[in-house]
Amino acid sequence: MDWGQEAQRRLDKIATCSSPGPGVTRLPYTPEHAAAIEQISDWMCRAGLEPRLDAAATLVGRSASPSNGAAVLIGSHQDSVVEGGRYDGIMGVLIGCLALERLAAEGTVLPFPVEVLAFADEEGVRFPTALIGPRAIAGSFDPEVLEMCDADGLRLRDALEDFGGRPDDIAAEARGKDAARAYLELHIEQGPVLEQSDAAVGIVTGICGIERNSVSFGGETGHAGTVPMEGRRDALVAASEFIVKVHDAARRIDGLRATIGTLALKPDVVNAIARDATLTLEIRALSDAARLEFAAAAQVWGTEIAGTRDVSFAMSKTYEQTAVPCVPDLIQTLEQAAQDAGQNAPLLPSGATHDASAMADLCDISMLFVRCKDGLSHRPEEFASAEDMGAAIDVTCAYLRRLAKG
Ligand code: HGY
Ligand code: MN
Ligand code: MN
Ligand code: MN
Repeated sequence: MDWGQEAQRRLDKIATCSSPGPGVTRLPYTPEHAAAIEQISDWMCRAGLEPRLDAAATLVGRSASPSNGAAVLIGSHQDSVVEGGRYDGIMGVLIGCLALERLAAEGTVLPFPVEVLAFADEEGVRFPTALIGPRAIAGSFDPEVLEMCDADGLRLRDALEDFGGRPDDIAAEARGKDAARAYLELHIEQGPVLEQSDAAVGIVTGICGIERNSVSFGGETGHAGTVPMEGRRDALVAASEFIVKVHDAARRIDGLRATIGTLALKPDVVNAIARDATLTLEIRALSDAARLEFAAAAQVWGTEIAGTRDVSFAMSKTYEQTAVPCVPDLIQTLEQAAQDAGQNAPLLPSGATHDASAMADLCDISMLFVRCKDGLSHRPEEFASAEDMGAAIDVTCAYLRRLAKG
């Protein structure tokens, strides 16, 4: 079997579990998600796993291992962004299944239980929260998120229940601290580093931390034609100075990313001065200290700019995820597995967050990246080659064989 070609074939098939439009749109607890679960269940059965839907709508495929010792977990997410690619998330679930199918075909019996996990919602696109599945398993789930609503006003609790999840049983999904030996997540790199290094796969050293802040400037509106330029209290001009200041400062800090992804104005009309400008400032870094230091500096810059432009300024944190290191001995096991598979696997950090970010509360985590064409992701053009996915399957099999040796 050409396992890489088989991966490409199955990903092409599951990509049809999508709402109409360019690329893949598969949000959690939707008919597209239900259709995907049917195909993932088939992948799991072909890999000798017994699939079941847990209370958080994670599809859990567990091997019928003779031992009931600590399990090795392999997982990623089934959901996509809107008009996303056909690899982000779902490829990690599939490679886990294909690696186990291949080991079984070769007659390799692993001395520990293995689970493949297809988490419902990592992107946080439908509801203003994410990582419900891994947080349930890791025991860090916050039931308050069940009251959050999607754009149609449907509560997460109701969407999950209608889908077949059991919101009130999520807390019981928490695994004991000795239930899991290691978690491995395979994921398309979503960046250009492996392509630049001419490597099919890469080993992740750590996953960045994230914080999101709501930032607002408040000035005074007025007639665009009659208010003199001198003395205007224009919220958008102040916000613009802040945005450029933040962007230029972040460019000078290695490994830190600052992004203003949204901006809303009031009264937001062509012939009136902006009274209110509200934006979101997202800051990501492998070092939580560097991220917090940058956020504090941004507060100072905003206050200074507001002072010179005679407007008000406010900034408040709305979301935070701390940085998560991948564990040295699992990095070493992945390096040895890559060598076993004849692959040059550079080490690199992850600027994107992943389900592994939450699984780190349960057990040691490791991640293997697969080369991403032109570094494009969260777009229909996202692409990983069959050959590179074949290499990732080889490394995953070698990784499991090394864990089996103890
Ligand atoms: O935003 C992220 O990094 C993730 O892909 N949701
Ligand atoms: Mn994504
Ligand atoms: Mn992802
Ligand atoms: Mn992600």
